[in-house]
Amino acid sequence: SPKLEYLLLETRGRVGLVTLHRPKALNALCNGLFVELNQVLKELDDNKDIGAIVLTGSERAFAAGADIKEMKDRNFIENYLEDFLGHWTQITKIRKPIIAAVNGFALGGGCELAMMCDIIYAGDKALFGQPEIKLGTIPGAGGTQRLIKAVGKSKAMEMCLTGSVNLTAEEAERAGLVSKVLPADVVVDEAVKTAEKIANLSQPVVQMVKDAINQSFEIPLSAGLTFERRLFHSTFATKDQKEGMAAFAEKRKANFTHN
Ligand code: CO8
Repeated sequence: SPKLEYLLLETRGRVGLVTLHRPKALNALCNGLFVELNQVLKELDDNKDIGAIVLTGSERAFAAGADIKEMKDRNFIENYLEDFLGHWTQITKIRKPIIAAVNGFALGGGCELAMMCDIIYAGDKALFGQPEIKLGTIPGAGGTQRLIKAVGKSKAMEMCLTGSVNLTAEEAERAGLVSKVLPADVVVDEAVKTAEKIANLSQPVVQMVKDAINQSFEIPLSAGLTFERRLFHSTFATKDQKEGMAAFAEKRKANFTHN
């Protein structure tokens, strides 16, 4: 890809590691950063040698939100006509699993970005919050929608209505927003380890799992269960299902070929 201004990109084995890198602004998510992020994630999604993605920031900030200075003078008509920040949702179209490795601030759009990922690992100093109301606006990328599913109504209301009740890493884990709390200096490595584990499982089956779980947010239970069962049926069309089950029966490790 062309030179990146706001991101660092490296690959570790079958894992793509994307680091938000706008240190002077605590990784505030300006338009340029998000355009790059969408491009890089799409490239990783299309790259057959990559099976999973880790998204991280710095030790001080995953991301301190949308760029307030960039948006402060915008008006309603512009926002509406241009569908301002509509492109943020492209992340949710990435088909490979994305693990967010969060250290420091995950505020506003930063918290929303983490919630668009599939798994969140938090460093012990991470802080999650939706301070938008203090700026005279509301969360615009899932803070009122995904957060409630992760932490329940009372906490989501308290966070979004006050803008100043943030969740520490431990509180976020207890509430179910994050799956693990780790020492800050190992959170990225642990996320990469988990991503590598996932990346070495059957790629098509991994994508089916992500697809099926995400459907649970969109459709009623009976339709979700049918969707899940059909995907389950279809795994039997893969070589990887044959290999996985044969390996179990033969008491050996499966060698998935992603087809
Ligand atoms: N936007 C722009 N610049 C920022 C942002 C931001 N969100 N956050 C921090 N910065 C900048 C600061 O302005 C400062 O720059 P400078 O050195 O030029 O003054 C630099 O980063 C360092 O920040 P601080 O000096 O403030 O650092 P502190 O350690 O004192 O404070 C905080 C850290 C508490 C994180 C503080 O920076 C802060 O409160 N930031 C704003 C947090 C916030 O309100 N986030 C929500 C933004 S709104 C939003 O995300 C809406 C999302 C809607 C998405 C809709 C999609 C459809």
